Amino acid sequence: MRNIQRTLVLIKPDGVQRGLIGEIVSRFEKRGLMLIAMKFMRISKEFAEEHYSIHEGKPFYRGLVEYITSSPLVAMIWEGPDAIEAVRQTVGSTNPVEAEAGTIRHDLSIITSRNLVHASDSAETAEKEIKKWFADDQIFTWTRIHEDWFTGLN
Ligand code: 3AN
Repeated sequence: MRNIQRTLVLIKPDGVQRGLIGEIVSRFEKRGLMLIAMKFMRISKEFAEEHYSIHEGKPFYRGLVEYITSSPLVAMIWEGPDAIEAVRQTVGSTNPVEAEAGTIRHDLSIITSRNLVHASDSAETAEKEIKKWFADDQIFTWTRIHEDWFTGLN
């Protein structure tokens, strides 16, 4: 049985500033994931602090909040079979110099504090993050023509 999941992905301010929105979106599209929500926004300090609350107190926390609020970002929901793991794999390890070749972080970034993308790290986090970032009426499920060429008929 297929495990269809949804996951939250952010193209962080460095991705926007560096003109990498199209490149990053393209990698998820080509992988066969489906985009079901997308918005361009600048988040408040309070919103960022809540999003990264798990890192509160760590040495990089203040810089992280500053980074994510410094410019607009792109928030998206991607859907597909095992989407949480598939997206994390396409994104690559947190530290770009440890990320595998072919991943977004390896190919397009060099330092952890400017690693371009956020992606939910578990089913529980994905559910929580999607609720925080998107209202139900901002999410659009749709039928892809030729779906069988991406995910098979069964
Ligand atoms: P990931 O984004 O790979 O799930 P997390 O959740 O450990 O990684 O970290 C969230 C974000 O915090 C990272 N994407 C990165 O921007 C920042 N970060 C994590 N560790 C460091 C670090 N040692 N120095 C600077 N920034 C960091």
